[in-house]
Amino acid sequence: MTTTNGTIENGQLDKKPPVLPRPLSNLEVQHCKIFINNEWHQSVSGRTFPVYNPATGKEICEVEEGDKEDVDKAVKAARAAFQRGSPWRRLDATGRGRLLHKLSDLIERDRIILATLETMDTGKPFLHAFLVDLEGCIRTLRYFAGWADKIQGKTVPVDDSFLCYTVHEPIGTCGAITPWNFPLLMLIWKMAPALCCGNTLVIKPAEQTPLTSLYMGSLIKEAGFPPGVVNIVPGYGPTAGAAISHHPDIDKVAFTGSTEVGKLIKEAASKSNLKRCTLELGGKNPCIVFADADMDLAVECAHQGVFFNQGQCCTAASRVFVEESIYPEFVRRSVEYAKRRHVGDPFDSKTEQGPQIDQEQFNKVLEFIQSGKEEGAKLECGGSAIGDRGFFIKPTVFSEVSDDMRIAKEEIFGPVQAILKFRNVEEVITRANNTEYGLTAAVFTRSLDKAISVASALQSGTVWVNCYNALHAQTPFGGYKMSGNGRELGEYALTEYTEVKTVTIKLAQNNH
Ligand code: NAD
Ligand code: NW8
Repeated sequence: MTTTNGTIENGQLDKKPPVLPRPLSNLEVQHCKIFINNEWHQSVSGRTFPVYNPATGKEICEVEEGDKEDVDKAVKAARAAFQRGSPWRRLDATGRGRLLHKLSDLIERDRIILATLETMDTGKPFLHAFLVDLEGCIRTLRYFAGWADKIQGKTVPVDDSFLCYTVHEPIGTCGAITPWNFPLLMLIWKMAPALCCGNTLVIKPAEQTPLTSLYMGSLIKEAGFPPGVVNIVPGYGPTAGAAISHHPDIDKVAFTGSTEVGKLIKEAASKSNLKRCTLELGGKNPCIVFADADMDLAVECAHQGVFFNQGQCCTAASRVFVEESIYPEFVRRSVEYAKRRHVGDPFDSKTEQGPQIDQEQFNKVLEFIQSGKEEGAKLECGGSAIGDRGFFIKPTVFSEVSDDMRIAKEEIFGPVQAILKFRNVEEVITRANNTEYGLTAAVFTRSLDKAISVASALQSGTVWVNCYNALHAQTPFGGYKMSGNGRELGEYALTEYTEVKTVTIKLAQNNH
């Protein structure tokens, strides 16, 4: 069923609503200050920073630039909100669930505003923002809203002279440092479980894309969260971000972004106060296509798997391994797909691919394409920028890629598909696992036995069989190896936002 504003109620993300939602034209940005204690603040330094629309290169607005002093203010507010006896701590678990549902209602109400803002800020197609990002946010919030009053400890049998029970308590004040590829979704993946468990938050959105996170400040207040429960400090990584990871009064930090910065965060967490740390980092995700696969399905999924979100996905299918006998046909069809991909204005409903996020990422992707050419991969299509405004890159396909090339080893984070050839199952498992990453993997085959045995052998946090990017709020998501620590989504996310307390009570000995 689809409501008038296009909200899919029962629904699948891959089915477009019959009435397409339309973006707002001339949306005024309302929230560009620091959000602390449910109020808007200027930065202590008095500085601001510009936010750009990557599709046009034009400045959207100036945002207050938070730094260490602003983070300190936010942490004080978050700590006070977490004090014993505070309104937030007195609220029962059902009340927390109701607030999360209320927040979700408000996001549904403002879904078009939020999707428009996300598109202006990231350059992602408006329909993707509306149907994927906002849908994912709403589902994640509702899922964790349901958990709020179902988080239980256990009574633990020891011997009969003790009563032992465990209590799952909130950790305290949590930091959240988020990336620019799914700005609001990655924030909600952290905020929903954190609030569900009763924590308070200090959030630093990516400097490229702070607008939807700041808009959430207004919805947090409107939903009725007590002041200080959620605080949002926009700013740069090495200043505001580092102030969070180093802060002695923050009890946990959750991060999504590059492996390089993930290492810095874990180091800072260790050196400051051993704060808990969950990291969602990159991937060099294998997508394995066996000769017995449904070819149409595999070509389509491998294509969407790498090109979705301008290739800027930690889940990107950036190494497609195809069995030798179907290799030429698979490459031919993949190239057809890539050539048909509609790149352009993210607000045009025909657009499937917008610009890369900024000049730095744009340059980095073009350098990777250059390295692919120089190292001897065969450029099948694309391979260059489009136009001279914004950061658009042609969907690019390389065949004859070998494992030692940079495009097969490093995370590109752009619209570049690398197709490799394999001969047998053992070989492809070894090659797929031969990376320091381990976030996701996909297998395409009609053989149940093959699917199950390959899924078992792959070292990655998620394995998709005959599908891609099939994410659900109910299932845990996170990395093996250097793709990260901990899990987001699903029941396992709750353990990342709770401490477990054991209470052991000595009983009077009774002899009857
Ligand atoms: P990044 O890791 O620098 O940025 C992610 C977040 O970390 C941002 O909020 C940023 O401000 C913050 N940050 C940066 N330096 C920090 C520091 N010293 N201390 C604390 N916080 C800090 O990512 P990037 O530089 O924008 O992108 C570089 C590469 O990272 C991309 O090309 C891509 O390969 C990868 N990336 C991965 C993801 C993902 O979803 N896993 C997201 C974005 C980028
Ligand atoms: C949370 C997320 C989703 C969801 C659906 C469809 C396509 C792609 C993504 C996706 C709850 C429910 C649904 C996607 C999102 C983030 C990344 C990569 C793919 N998420 N989706 Cl990093």
